[in-house]
Amino acid sequence: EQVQQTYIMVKPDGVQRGLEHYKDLKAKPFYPKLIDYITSGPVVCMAWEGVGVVLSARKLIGSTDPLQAEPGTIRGDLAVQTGRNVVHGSDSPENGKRETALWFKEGELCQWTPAQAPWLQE
Ligand code: DAT
Ligand code: MG
Repeated sequence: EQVQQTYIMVKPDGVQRGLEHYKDLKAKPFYPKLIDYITSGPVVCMAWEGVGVVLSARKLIGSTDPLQAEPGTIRGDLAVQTGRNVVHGSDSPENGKRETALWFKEGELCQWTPAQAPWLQE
């Protein structure tokens, strides 16, 4: 499996910066409410990198609708409604790259190898 990047965000934030993070959803009926929510306060941005990280982060986050999300996932444990589902994670390696580039400038990402890396992946 490929080393991937995925963009993780604790919602909501500062799209006060004018970023169009959810451009794929522009045509959806819930888009205006989604944008109101996501611009309602600061968010915590993260970029994670690793083998298969897009899917493993999505598993940790859980289903879009918190009522469908498994216990033990972030949305399953901490959220109630789709419109307040606490956390974002990229849905594909391509979007992981795109969203990471949207939210972080060159030089803002810190790349490092944890000492335990050889014990986590072959
Ligand atoms: P996800 O965040 O699981 O990738 P998505 O990309 O389909 O889900 O949608 C982005 C966000 O838009 C989602 O976290 C919450 C909101 N959303 C999605 N579907 C919705 C719906 N049917 N009604 C209201 N909000 C919705
Ligand atoms: Mg999505």
